[in-house]
Amino acid sequence: MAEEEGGSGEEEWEPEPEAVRVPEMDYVFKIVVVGDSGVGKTQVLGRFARDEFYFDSKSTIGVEFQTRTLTINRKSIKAQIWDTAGQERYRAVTSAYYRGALGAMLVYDITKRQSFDHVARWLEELRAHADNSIVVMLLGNKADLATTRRAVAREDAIEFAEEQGLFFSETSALSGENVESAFLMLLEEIHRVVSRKALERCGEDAKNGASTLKGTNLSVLSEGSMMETSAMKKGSSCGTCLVHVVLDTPLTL
Ligand SMILES: Nc1nc2c(ncn2[C@@H]2O[C@H](COP(=O)(O)OP(=O)(O)OP(=O)(O)O)[C@@H](O)[C@H]2O)c(=O)[nH]1
Ligand SMILES: [Mg+2]
Repeated sequence: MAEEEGGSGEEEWEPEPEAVRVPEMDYVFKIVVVGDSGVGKTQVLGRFARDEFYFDSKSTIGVEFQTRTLTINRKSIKAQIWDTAGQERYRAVTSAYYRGALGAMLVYDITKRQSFDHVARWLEELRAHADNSIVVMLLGNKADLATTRRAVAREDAIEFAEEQGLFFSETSALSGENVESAFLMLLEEIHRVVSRKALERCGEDAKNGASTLKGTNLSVLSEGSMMETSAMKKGSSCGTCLVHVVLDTPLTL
């Protein structure tokens, strides 16, 4: 089911335009991974995208992305996940990294208190550069070391996540524990958000007398970040779009 690919973002910053032209794809969701150096961002991503883990992983330099395609709520969704260096000196221009992102994994290491103390700073950066409807999940990684080396109480992280309106999970890239479920939860929430936005937009178009969306991209949050190809293919009218979205997600209107 999973389609995997990767790339170096050093010369290519934007979500690859090719991705949105794949005919069977319903959505492309860009997700960014942030957090201190060494917390396991690259390994968490490697576990999700390719089911791989490396003990001797090197610090990321610049920006890279990997993708995985999966089906959520009967929609084919390509998760395009961007990984950058936690080390300041290797970090790339931040606004370009965050542009078009619909979701973020904010990772800390449960064995390193400092990495949790820095989470607030990472969140500020996200809020400064990303779209304000970005869905953020806090990940306490290295949960396999919880019994011997835990330095951040689960309750502290839950409290912070609740205060800040974040999703939360403890993961282990090493064992794979919760990695899949965390990404699925994030992707499902993104799908809910974009479906709701599409619905609102349809409503606005209907109010403004627009009769059709034929030939237009339903780029809901920002250009390149989401594309409803099925709606394009069918040349759907707003009415169709409404039906499509309502059937697709349990929204309260
Ligand atoms: N025990 C354990 N080690 C992990 C886990 N995830 C990552 N590591 C190890 O932690 C180290 C750092 O992992 P990376 O994924 O490279 O960390 P990063 O956050 O990408 O670091 P930067 O690229 O420098 O920002 C590596 O030695 C990994 O093998 C985990 O879940 N459990
Ligand atoms: Mg890395």
